[in-house]
Amino acid sequence: MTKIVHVLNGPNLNLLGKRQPEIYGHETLGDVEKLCAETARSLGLVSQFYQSNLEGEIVEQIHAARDTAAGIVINPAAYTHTSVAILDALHAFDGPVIEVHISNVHKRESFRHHSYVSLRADAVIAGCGVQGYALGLQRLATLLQA
Ligand code: CA2
Repeated sequence: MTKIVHVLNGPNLNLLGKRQPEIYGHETLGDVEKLCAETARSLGLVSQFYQSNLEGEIVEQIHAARDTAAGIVINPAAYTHTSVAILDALHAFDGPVIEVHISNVHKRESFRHHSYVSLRADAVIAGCGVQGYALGLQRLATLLQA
């Protein structure tokens, strides 16, 4: 049976491509969704793409993934640096988790250097632009085959 992977996105990523292109590039979130769908298909996976500006809704999506998803690619956006709730939800998910950041968070303000999600993530990709989502799905596919 085809494996489903969830691609979860945190707050303000709906503005991708509309503001701050010098940091986040020109691609929109719709472009990223298409990239994920095509990449997942090429890997024999199906991606389910989701974005929310609300922490609790992201927690609910991670809970939903417990029943439906083989793995998770997540860009928690600003919640990366603040959310114990998202970390706890990810700890309740059994499959592989890949954390993605479009920008190189380590080249930016020091408050972006710490990630709660990294305490659970099997891999972290930062600074590869939106290609990081495709790389994350590739890594997920490898981990799901192992
Ligand atoms: O580099 C990333 O992917 C981030 O997760 C993006 C977050 C930021 O808080 C993290 O430190 C790093 C911010 C997402 C906001 O995205 C925007 C896109 C366009 C315009 C405004 C915000």
